[in-house]
Amino acid sequence: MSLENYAIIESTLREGEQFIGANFSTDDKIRIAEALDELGVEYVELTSPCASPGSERDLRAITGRNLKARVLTHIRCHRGDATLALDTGIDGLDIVIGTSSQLRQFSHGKSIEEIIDLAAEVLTWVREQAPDIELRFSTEDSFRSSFSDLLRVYLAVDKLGVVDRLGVADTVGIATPDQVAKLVGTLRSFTQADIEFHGHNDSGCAIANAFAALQAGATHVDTSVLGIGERNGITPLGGFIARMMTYDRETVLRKYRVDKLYELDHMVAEMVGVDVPFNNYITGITAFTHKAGIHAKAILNAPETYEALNPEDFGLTRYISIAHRLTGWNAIKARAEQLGLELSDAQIKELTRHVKALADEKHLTLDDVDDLLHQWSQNGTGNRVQPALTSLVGGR
Ligand code: HCA
Ligand code: CU
Repeated sequence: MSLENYAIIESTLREGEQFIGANFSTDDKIRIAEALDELGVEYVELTSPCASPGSERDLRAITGRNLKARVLTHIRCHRGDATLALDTGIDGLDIVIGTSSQLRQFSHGKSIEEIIDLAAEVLTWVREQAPDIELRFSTEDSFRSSFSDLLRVYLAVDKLGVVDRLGVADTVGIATPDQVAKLVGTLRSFTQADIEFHGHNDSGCAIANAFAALQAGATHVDTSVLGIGERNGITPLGGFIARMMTYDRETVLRKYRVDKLYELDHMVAEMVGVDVPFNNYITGITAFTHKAGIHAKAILNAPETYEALNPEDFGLTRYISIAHRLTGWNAIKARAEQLGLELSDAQIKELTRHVKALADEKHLTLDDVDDLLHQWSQNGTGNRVQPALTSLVGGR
């Protein structure tokens, strides 16, 4: 069920603001929130209004924009924080407290009993103040907390009957999909509230862990654009969408405007001063490129042979690289057709051998191959197709 009804809590404006390069202006935040809203995420999460006067001003600016997405803010388990947050017009509050021995010792210094008492007091009070908001309670560093401590905290909080969601957080990015499934599955069996997963990517499992959480009964997944956040960040929005598309394309297409992803990734990359990585999910420059002759032939016949995702779903195109020693005659022939050149199969095969031999000797560009095709063609025309990815393939 969750695998159709999950919701994305998009935290570029909270976790993402904790990325080293992020220093969003009010205008940046509004542009990001509106782009996420257009894409169709169910929630946007913003930095606590207690962080700075600007954070409060920006949160108010975004709650005032009437987005379709619900606006959340993220605060400590603290009445004062909640009082200010509730005054900003948010739709929901995400409340967090650390439960690992590290956080209990070096951060807030509270015992598990004290955590349970504080959570009960603050959560019950918030619910009295704001009966209609969505209220979430999460334990920070859940996967380095003792399992029995965690269960005591979650069961006590769930029993209060005042929270809509329980969150689990892989704060330092060490959980495996098995561990996530075990914790989420246990919560699913013993508690009533919805379940949210927040996973960092320090050891490369953030997307797999988010998926494992959903399979085990979670209902909400935290993401950020390009995965930006503390250190190397959290589950990336695009990577999560790629994961869900390969699992159930129709549901994703029904829920989200995935053709908005390319622009969103590039806009946020520019704002935070990074490039979109070449191998980024869906929007990286090589996400839909094909090189080897054997792949190219199959792709030309039926793209799904070597593509789990269809670039057209994202408003993108595939690119078949032909100017190299691994090229094949089917790809060269397709290029000749694109250029409107008439060459026999025998000529194309001969030219392909020539291209391979040349590529063994020197770096070739698409323009080099195009020039050869024109030379070999009886009817060379000026009907040139603009080569895509020119910079990457070294075109002129
Ligand atoms: C942090 C907190 C957090 C909180 C996650 C949550 C984490 O910035 O360290 O509230 O679910 O990773 O634990 O982002
Ligand atoms: Cu985090």
